[in-house]
Amino acid sequence: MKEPSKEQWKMAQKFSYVRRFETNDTLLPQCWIVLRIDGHHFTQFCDQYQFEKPNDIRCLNLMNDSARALMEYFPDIVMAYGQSDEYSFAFRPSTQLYKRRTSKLVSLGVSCFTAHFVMGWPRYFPGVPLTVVPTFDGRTVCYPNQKAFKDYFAWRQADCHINNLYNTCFWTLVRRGGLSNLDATERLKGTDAAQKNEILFTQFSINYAKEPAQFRKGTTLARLAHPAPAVAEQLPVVPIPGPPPAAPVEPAAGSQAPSSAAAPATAAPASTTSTQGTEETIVERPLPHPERIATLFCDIIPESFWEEHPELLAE
Ligand SMILES: Nc1nc2c(ncn2[C@@H]2O[C@H](COP(=O)(O)OP(=O)(O)OP(=O)(O)O)[C@@H](O)[C@H]2O)c(=O)[nH]1
Ligand SMILES: [Mg+2]
Repeated sequence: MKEPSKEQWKMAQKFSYVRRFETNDTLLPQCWIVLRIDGHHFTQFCDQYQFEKPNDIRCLNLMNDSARALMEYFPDIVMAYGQSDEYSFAFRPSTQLYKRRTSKLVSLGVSCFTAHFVMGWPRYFPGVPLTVVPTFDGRTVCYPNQKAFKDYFAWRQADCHINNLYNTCFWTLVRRGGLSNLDATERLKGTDAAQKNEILFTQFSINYAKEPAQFRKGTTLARLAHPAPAVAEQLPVVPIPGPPPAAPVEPAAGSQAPSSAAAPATAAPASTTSTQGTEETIVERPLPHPERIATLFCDIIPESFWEEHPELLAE
């Protein structure tokens, strides 16, 4: 490449002051960072492709795949939670990824997620050409302590509970009860969770608790440590060649004893009676994957979830 001329250098210097307009978008240190990605205008997007109401398992699973891909892309994401058209990703408080710059985390997170959603579409919607571009927005929020961090995920799951119960009731009243959308809205106005459960059970013999957990609870992707293997039981026994037997060497008169460095580097013969080094030895081998991303359809609001997975709270 050609060296820039003196004039070009001067020009670059003259205009470089514009960098000072860039704002600092570094997120607070020592806080949990949550990146939330949400489908943009997904109501129309879902209508366009005539998604199953209220839950289209193909779309939910495609969202899960895209989220998993993002967790593989950003190893500092410790867990993610998804429902409907949204997914939340939690970065450890200690992460220094992209110097904690929100613009980098949001733009890379959203583009990686969207790219996987588009790439995965044909697997989940075979024969359905993707003619309308799916788009997602994103934001980051910092949570300064464990309580606020856990409450954030509890809030998203509570939202899932409320919406899914309402939507299940609404679409059952419309589809099976023959009500218009307006009448179903009126029927559900002011009802609490128990009353909605009652409508489902008495009118339609639907036990809401038996609906798929993925719909009722959303999906949690958790980066879990592998359970520690019981070494002696699970790891293979590998024979290790030891050093040659330390046979006493009588120095010949007038000559020097061979130093250990000069000894031949051959393994002891199998028939050796030496007790050093040639016995079968149990070796601890590093596991190929020190962690795994588990897909869970479970309650994350109770404290027991965090007690079962303390590694998710490691800072
Ligand atoms: N039919 C169907 N619709 C879904 C499904 N998942 C999400 N949606 C739709 O996605 C919407 C998500 O809610 P919002 O994010 O508030 O709505 P939005 O249209 O995406 O609006 P913005 O996020 O503000 O752009 C729901 O209201 C549903 O209409 C699904 O599995 N099936
Ligand atoms: Mg949306």
